Amino acid sequence: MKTPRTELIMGDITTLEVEAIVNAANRSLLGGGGVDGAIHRAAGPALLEECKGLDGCETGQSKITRGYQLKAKYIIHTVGPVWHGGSQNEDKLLASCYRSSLELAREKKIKTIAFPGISTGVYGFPRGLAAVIAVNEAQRFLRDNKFPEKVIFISFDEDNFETYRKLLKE
Ligand code: AR6
Repeated sequence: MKTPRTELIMGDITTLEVEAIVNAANRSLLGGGGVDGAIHRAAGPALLEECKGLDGCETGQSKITRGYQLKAKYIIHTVGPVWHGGSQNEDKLLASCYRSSLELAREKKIKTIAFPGISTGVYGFPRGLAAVIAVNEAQRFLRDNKFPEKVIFISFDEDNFETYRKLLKE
């Protein structure tokens, strides 16, 4: 069933006009490549300064900062698991990334939050499975909570978009 509180779009997360975007970070929280690099570049150097004070973040957990030069007011940095074949709790850790990010959004009464495919780039998590986990966690959280009001999934390429589209239609 399609819920009105989820949305799927294609594009670059750093350009979105939403209250919070989620960053696929690493445990240092001090920047990197992929979406993390793009977010740090777009937000500007003050983001790194705030991140230095956060003392890193465990895999599966999330921390929040301001958005600085982004249109988004907040950035929620979550640390996805590296895919090791599936036997090291990767699925539970990925689910925990989505949940802990949504919990921070609820705490701040954030209305709209956008997620990239956490762990689906250099961390190598299979995209189909990652999308199922992302959609399940978001839909469960939305059912039980008033905030966030809306969850946006953003895809960087057409294949991934199609995977999400099918899941959100079910
Ligand atoms: N907007 C939306 N999605 C994007 C963008 C963008 N601008 N850029 C990439 N993606 P990745 P990970 C998608 O590798 O696998 C960093 O170095 C991309 O297509 O950014 O969680 C961190 O510092 C993919 O589907 O993150 C960590 O060390 C998804 O974002 C490590 O990479 C995530 O790809 C984290 O690896």
